[in-house]
Amino acid sequence: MEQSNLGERRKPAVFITGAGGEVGHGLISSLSGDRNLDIVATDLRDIEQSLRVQCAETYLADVCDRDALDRLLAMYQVKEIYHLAAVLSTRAELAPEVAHQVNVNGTVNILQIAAEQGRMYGEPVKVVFPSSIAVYGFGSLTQKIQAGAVSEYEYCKPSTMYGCNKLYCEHLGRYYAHSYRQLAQDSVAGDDKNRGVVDFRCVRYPGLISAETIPTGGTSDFVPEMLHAAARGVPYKCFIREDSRIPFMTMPEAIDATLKLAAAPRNSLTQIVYNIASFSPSAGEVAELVKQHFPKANISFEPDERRQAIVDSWPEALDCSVAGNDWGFAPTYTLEKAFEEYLVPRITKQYESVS
Ligand code: AKB
Repeated sequence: MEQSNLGERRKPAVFITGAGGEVGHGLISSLSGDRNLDIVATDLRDIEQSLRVQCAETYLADVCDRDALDRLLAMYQVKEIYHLAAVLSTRAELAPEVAHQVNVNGTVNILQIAAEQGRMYGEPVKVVFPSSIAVYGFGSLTQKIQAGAVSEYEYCKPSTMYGCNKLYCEHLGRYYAHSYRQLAQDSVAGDDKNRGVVDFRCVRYPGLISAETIPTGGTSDFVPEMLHAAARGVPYKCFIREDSRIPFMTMPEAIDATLKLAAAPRNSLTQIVYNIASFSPSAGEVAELVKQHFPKANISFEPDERRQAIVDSWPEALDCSVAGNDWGFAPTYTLEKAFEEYLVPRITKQYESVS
């Protein structure tokens, strides 16, 4: 138990929003194994039993409801926050103002709570934030192809509400980490960039492929959807062209990288935002690999022009060299090895167990 300066005794905790989602599944399993912090997991919907048993507490909570979050977190000394709650790119285009509310106002609520707890306890709260390749945007498909592997700070002109939200929240995180209330008399910002009240760290996720879960509401979902359809023996109509190419990684690699960034010494980090990815296949290359492993797979390509335009606005590949230099990021798999060593064995076992 930690003693706050108010004399209250609060349990130190790691707080996860959007915990019931794809990333939350993997993160809770990884965090629960070797942590001396209680996991407090929240989501808009009930969190499934297999995750609840790994957490100290689980709550239904809306990241847009600041009062509810305040009441909830008043019971804890929050040491780390993994803020996963978000409306992804495709769903955000169907309700852009709702996406803004969740993706931006929800993040402001989390950053404010982190700042208040950081000031109360005199040590910065670590906020780990998943951004996305959606922050990028290109003037044309030709420009995208010519750009090749892009660094964190080029071509950041998103064409989706989700991408705009994620890019703005990256900047918000930098503000809370380095400049928060910089003109206030009692400000701690700016005098020591390694102090401040919020230790904000961000990875830009590419498309993520999990053997355990299927994403919803994303535009990079075509790869996991294609794979899971083949494993279930159902036809799949891919909503983008065969030649479309964006960066991906497996979910275990994304979780490992996220936790590696979270554990890195703050003074080893030269930036707030880091690109991570493992491979950049075309949709056609993925389809061929799926058919090698699932010969009866029935995959067709019927591009949806509007979703295609989103994928064409995202980079072919990411330059992840700064993440490698600062905190040792490195992919675990090539695409082929991801299929052989993780995706196909786990997904086959999963569907055999339910068939
Ligand atoms: C999406 O497709 O919206 C997400 C992403 C690439 O961030 N999976």
